[in-house]
Amino acid sequence: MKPRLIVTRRWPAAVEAILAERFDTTLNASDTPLSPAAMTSAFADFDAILATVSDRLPVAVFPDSAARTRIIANFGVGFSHIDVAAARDRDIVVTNTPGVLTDCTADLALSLMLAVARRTGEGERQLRAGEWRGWSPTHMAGAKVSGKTLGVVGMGRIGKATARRAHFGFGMKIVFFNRSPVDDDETRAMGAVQMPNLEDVLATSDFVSLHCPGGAENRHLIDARRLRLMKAGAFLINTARGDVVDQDALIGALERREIAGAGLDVFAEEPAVPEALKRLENVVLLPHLGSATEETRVAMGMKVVENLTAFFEGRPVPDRVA
Ligand code: 8YV
Repeated sequence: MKPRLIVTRRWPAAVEAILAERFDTTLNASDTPLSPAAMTSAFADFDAILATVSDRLPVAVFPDSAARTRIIANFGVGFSHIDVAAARDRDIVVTNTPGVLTDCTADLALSLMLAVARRTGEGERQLRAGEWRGWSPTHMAGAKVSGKTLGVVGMGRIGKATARRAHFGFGMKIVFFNRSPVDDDETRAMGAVQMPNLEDVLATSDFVSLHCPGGAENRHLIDARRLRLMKAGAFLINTARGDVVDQDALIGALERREIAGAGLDVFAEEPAVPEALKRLENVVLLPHLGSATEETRVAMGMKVVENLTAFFEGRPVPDRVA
């Protein structure tokens, strides 16, 4: 008997095909997340739940005691939407998909930096609206990116890949904050400086790019007080998780021009994006596109397949987080 899986959202066709070959797969074809009640019943009916960032798995949706589900395989590296402790208490394994989305997420962080500093979204809106009145020396002059200082918060795989692009591609100086020491050849080759506290990184940087996990430990790491430490000409880039930033405080800082702008791919309550943010010209807003390339989404799906296959064949699971 093949293990029974529920796939909570549509996945790339190539991945769905392999899943259907190897497993007894039920697809939530509605393309809206399962309700909390449906998620709870999934624990009784399926051996594995294949989740995405848009599924909420707080302790409240877990069954009281061990149910049929033995593994939650997450399609994504970040897993703060899953209560890992609740899974662990019920002997449920949790896996993620690290590595394969590093490049694309770092590419997107750079693209947000360039877009917000060089005002490309604003420029395109103006042109499409037929409001471009012609070239002028001062028209939409933005901020130079090359040679500036990038502050990376969270020097893990994606933070480092972002720093590498910024340093080797744009000649940027790199400073960073990371809870544990980071000292490897690549970081040294970039001349990246680890600062003892986040406040110093915020005060020093022209661009601050967030690459730390979401969830309780980093909730509102960037709050009103820390936003005030940033330079008035600085930009905040977030491709990590919306809850790392106090979104209301950020809106206030942007409205008052206490910082120059923000490039955001993630929000506090996705897919809701506050009207106050949409009204601002000095922000670039994207609908959580960090890993959204055909190649990467297939690679993420294949990682999920690898994790599930290893688990159900009784082999060590490569990307186990709980
Ligand atoms: C995905 C992400 O789009 O990997 C992550 O943590 O945020 C993105 O790459 C998302 O997780 C899909 O579930």
